[in-house]
Amino acid sequence: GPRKYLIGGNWKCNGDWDASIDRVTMFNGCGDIPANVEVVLCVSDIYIPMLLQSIRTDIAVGGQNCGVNKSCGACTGETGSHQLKAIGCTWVIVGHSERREGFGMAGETVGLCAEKCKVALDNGLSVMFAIGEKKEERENGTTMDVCASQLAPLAKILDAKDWEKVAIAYEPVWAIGTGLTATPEMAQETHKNIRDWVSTNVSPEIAEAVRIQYGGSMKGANAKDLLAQPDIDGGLIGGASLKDDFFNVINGVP
Ligand code: 3PY
Repeated sequence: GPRKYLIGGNWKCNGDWDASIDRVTMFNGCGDIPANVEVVLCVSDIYIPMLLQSIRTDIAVGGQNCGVNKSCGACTGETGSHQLKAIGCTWVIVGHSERREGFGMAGETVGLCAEKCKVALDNGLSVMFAIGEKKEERENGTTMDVCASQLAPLAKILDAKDWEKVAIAYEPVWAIGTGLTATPEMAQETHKNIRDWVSTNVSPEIAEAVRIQYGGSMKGANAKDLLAQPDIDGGLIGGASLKDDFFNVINGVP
């Protein structure tokens, strides 16, 4: 495609220190990364320094979340995007559906996700901004309304320059951690609709340039067909990023 592929790994909260070291060793021993692919691993904050010191230099390291304040001292339990940036991270995921849901606590609103994204960009990070519909919303035919409602507050506060450092991660919630994957045709249709939305509501130039990743049970076995679609510019990978199957995804790019 016209855009450089972006493959993100999202380890979530899986595994301990030793398992994380083992994964780094494993990935360091995997083969070359194709020149048309950018790779980033997003791990728990506690493992970030270890990865930054020991993972191969062609894999960037990012956070899975960050605080909403530009530079906050009095924010117990948060990691600020300024802190991620200062330690050497280049990326952060914002708005993953698990955070929007809130694990039984108040989840992150569309406005909060947009604000976090803006602050992280202002602090010098690139952002994988996750959006996507739930099962009943797809069944209701409101997939694009949901995606638009998640993108609209972002479009409102970002300027053209900001968009250069944003990737949109389209992750249908019903495909996350369920083993269900959107078919390549279903994913392509929504990716195209998202790109059209950006064209209309931001600009045609930004729509052409912005990378839209697919997420939701993407793995080696299905990556090739998904990545062959014209509007799928990469992936955000959960479970498969814990294993060497991550490299099957990376090598699945056209
Ligand atoms: C998944 O693949 O399940 C994800 O949530 C990736 O972020």
